[in-house]
Amino acid sequence: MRAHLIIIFVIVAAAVCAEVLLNHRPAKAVAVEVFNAEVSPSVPVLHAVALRHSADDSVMMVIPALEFTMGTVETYADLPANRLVPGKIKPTEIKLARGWEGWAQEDERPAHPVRLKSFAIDRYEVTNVQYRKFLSAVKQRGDIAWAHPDQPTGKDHTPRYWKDFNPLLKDPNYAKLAQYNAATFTGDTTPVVGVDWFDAYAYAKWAGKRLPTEAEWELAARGTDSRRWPWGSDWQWGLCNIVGEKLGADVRAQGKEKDGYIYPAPVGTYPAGRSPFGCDDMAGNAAEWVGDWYAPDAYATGSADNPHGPKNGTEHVVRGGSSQNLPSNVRCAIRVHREPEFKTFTLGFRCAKDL
Ligand SMILES: [Ca+2]
Repeated sequence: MRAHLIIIFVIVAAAVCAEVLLNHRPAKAVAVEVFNAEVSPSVPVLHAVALRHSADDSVMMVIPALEFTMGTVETYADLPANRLVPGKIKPTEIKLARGWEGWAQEDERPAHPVRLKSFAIDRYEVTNVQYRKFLSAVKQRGDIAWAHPDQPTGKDHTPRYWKDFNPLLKDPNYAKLAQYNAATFTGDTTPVVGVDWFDAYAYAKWAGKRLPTEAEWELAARGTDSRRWPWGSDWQWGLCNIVGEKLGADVRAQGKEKDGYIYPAPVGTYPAGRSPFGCDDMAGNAAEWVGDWYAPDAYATGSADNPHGPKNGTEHVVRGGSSQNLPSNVRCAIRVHREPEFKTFTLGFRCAKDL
């Protein structure tokens, strides 16, 4: 009997060791580069190991196997208590920072521990220049190899705003009044936006990657200390691209906002706002599709060791907020949800992959 127990113990111990080794094995077939991402002394990175993924010429940050607390326990913003310094802050800033409604999201609670295996995630949102390579491949070979099984037939992967999406813009009188035009969203270094979930899925598969899970995205964005934003828990202007005083400005708008951009900024514009794992723009700029379906009680669909959304649904989760959101709505824990075919000028994605 004792011999049997010893054998079982040895088998279990071997399995645990194998799991540990697998979770820490170096990625194969990709060059590994280590670089110093500590651009801000106040926001040191936890694990500054990057992989260069040649398929789509991207840099991916390696996230080690970790446990962290997903979600939030906060009910109201306590920012005003820290920021109400007479003469030093404008009422509009208080309003922006407070964002009461954004802090009332029941679907972020309860905060709960989850444990993830190691993975890699794009350092930046997928850019237009990267997405053009995907479109070229689709043009040459079709998308059968990369399309999701539920993708609508006849799907066109061209981003919404790359096309002549509004015939009225041809009218010079109307065009002058438009908030933006196609050129606003086609820059090589800005994130691709106006793509739906099927576009994001197919791009990731083409690149030999996948969309991150909701739990992976949140860990990459905030690390293990439950911080509100990628850089910490105190709001600061200029660390990410969010909404500002030029909301709704037309294409002729002059001057700059506090964060410098009305619409998407080039990825990596805010190095001091990086996440603890060295990921850029996880607050604001483009909001990001993740792989999971949305459920208000998503935390009940998986387990601590295998967090995931429901098997089916009508909307996918979107994380991180965008250039048009308030500070409260670009927090690491905030959850938004959209139908798979939804496209808008604030919504893009980044990819992940197993190690
Ligand atoms: Ca983002």
